[in-house]
Amino acid sequence: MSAQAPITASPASTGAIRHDWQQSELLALFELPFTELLHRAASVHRQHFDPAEVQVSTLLSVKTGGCPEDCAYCPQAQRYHTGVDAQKLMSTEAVLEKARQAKAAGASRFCMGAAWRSPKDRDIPKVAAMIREVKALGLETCATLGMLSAPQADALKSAGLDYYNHNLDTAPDFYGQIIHTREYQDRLDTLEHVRDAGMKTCCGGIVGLGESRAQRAGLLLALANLPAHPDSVPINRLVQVEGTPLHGTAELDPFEFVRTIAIARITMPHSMVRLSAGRESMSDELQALCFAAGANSIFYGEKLLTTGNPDVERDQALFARLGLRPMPVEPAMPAPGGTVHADIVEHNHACGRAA
Ligand code: SAM
Ligand code: DTB
Ligand code: SF4
Repeated sequence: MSAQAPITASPASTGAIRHDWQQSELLALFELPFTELLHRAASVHRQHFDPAEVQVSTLLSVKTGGCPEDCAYCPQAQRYHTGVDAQKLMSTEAVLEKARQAKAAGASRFCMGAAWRSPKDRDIPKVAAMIREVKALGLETCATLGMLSAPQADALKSAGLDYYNHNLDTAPDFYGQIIHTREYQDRLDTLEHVRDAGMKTCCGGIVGLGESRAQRAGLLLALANLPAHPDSVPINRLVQVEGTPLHGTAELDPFEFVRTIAIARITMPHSMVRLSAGRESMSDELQALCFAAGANSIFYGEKLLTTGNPDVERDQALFARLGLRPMPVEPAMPAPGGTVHADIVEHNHACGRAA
């Protein structure tokens, strides 16, 4: 057994916003006894959030597969044979139909994903129309379309886009082993365009790619030292898809995953930390540990982009068992009827819990 770091080894977790985290501080957090780390993360969580509330988003792939990039984890890269059929950009009406269903199921935020390296300028008016119409339903809007130029980010903001998801994915010193078709700096540039356009950023990464603990710390360090902390930080656990180069990678220790969530919470105290891809294969107990470590957002609905997610009944039951409730839409948001994930709320009522 390795020697344990003294409990006092890491800085006091006051929940203050910092952009000057050091790799050594993050490593010291990783080295803490599990119970001490969870205690610190849970304390920070309570300073800024109601720990019983979890934000709930719905995801739709509006343009699937056929992507020219080579992200080693991704089933949508054209060069890997994963059985994902390439599809063209969906029509606005088809997207709206899905958005109406998501709203009826209780979603408050609708995230549209496209398997693009970056959108072509001619795609922007089509995506802008989707954003305008989805927003008109009273849903918050999010998109993840690949790299954006500054004018493209401005155009999406003008259409009413609230959030843009663009991940750093992994540590700078591991990135070159995972993606060769674009640079880390390209990602930082897109994030700058999104911030400059006045949109909220959703930016996180994937763990379980075969990275070291130091590299998991490096990812969190890169996120926490961005000029502004992302509003949402999705922490994805690799979904292993046959045909991708990372299929067969050794599974990450589940406790190491929980540690990663906890350190995201400590280093980015005001951000929504999303327990993102990989939930389908997690036990309820592991998810509960993630919520206890400060995760406070999930994707809700049976599918992510091309892979599975827990079905809604399982999530409703999990919320009820844990006494969790969906986070209401931010007050500034014009949400007729105050969409707060009605089905989960109803289920919690039925179980005698406050919603
Ligand atoms: N093509 C755009 C891009 O890469 O920015 C948007 C969609 S892409 C699928 C969004 C994110 O999904 C990736 O950055 C990655 O973090 C995550 N992702 C993709 N495949 C995954 C997998 N197999 N397991 C976990 N997360 C995955
Ligand atoms: C993010 O960080 N995770 C979501 C969302 N942003 C777009 C996507 C997960 C994709 C998992 C693999 C798939 O379903 O294709
Ligand atoms: Fe393409 Fe995005 Fe998948 Fe990379 S993660 S291959 S850019 S869809």
